[in-house]
Amino acid sequence: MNLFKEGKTNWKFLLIVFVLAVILAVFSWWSLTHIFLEPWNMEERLIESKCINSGGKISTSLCCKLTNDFPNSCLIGACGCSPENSNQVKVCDCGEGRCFDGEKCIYREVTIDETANWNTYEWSEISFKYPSNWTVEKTYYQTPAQQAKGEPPENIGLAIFPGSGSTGNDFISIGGHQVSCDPSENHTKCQFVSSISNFVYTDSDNLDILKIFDQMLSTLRFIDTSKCSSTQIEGYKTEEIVKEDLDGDNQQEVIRIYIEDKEDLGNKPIIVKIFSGNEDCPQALFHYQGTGNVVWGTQVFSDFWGDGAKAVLIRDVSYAGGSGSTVNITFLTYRQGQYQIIKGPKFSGHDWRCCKFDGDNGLGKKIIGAEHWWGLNYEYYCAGCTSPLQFIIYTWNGEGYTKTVAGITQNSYGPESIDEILEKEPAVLNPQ
Ligand SMILES: [Ca+2]
Repeated sequence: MNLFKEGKTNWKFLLIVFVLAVILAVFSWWSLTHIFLEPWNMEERLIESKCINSGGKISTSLCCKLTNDFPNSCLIGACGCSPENSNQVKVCDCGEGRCFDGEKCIYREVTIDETANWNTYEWSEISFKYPSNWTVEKTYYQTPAQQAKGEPPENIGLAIFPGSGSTGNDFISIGGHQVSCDPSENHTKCQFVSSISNFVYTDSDNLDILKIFDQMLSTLRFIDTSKCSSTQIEGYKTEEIVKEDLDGDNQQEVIRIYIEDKEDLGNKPIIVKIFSGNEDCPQALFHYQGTGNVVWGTQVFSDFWGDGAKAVLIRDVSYAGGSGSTVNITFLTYRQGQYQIIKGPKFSGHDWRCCKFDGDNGLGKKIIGAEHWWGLNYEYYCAGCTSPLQFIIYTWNGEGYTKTVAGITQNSYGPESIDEILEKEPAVLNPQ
């Protein structure tokens, strides 16, 4: 093509060529930098390969408007906006239970409350949790003045020890004598707890102990003393106290048995209440009204039914004028996550024998007792005389007792025990 026409420069044509050349140059430059070399694009390719190499696949999802492609799906929130506030972005789908952390597919961290199965301890006006294989001991201090007056040492703190192999400084303390968090005391960890005006500290440099220290501190709570329960009952007096850890949290509950507060035998039935072990602020946990008006003793059995549960036997008796008395056996226990009363045997009459605990793999699975037998024509209807005995067997069915009437002794008995009678007449246990 002749660029020069009639000796004159074709400026218009040159201008078009120049403009086209510029456009081409700009486009080439843009293509090189933006399509093939642009860092953002390179990065996206890299993320895609990281996703695929760690087992994920590229997908799209609606995520919040300001979210870029491949958001960190291990964090909560990036894709949690409403549809109108979301836009479609590329995501790395790592599959069930996994998430993309920006680098690779990882398993989602499940946050487990490690203190969930710890024991709870109540002391003074606080409660806290500690590992179930650790132990809590009270620490005491006696001032010289108390010593001079012969007063006993006072409980001023607690020491919490690992279950086994605790050595040197490997324990955690609450309170104590002249404690502070001053650096001169060289505690590895120390915290002032204002709610109890006391210090929680440890001198251990064992990392496990230090971790437990932090976890324990996070469970520390102030007990609202306005929720403390009175251990008094109007018109009643405490007849017996049993201290026993029924629910297995390594802290004893206080079981109080009340009878009517009268000079002679009361008429009102006994009351049984369970309180939490914190004697400064007891909390009522369970309440039960018995049948008899007198308590004839208590007894504690461990693994009574072979299922690990403890049982506190309560024997209450009611008198029925001239026709003898009735004994009611009840068992206080903690089963299936709650305090319960299990109704046991009941024996009545002028003379009864209670009880022989005779179960296998749990003494309470079979209970043997006997009642005064009146005879066919009331020939043994008398108070205080000897008589044959009607044997009765109570069998545990996993939830309660079923009653089986067994045999009647051939001989009359006076003060003999169940064992003595059974030795002479073992056949009396055969069901009738
Ligand atoms: Ca307990």
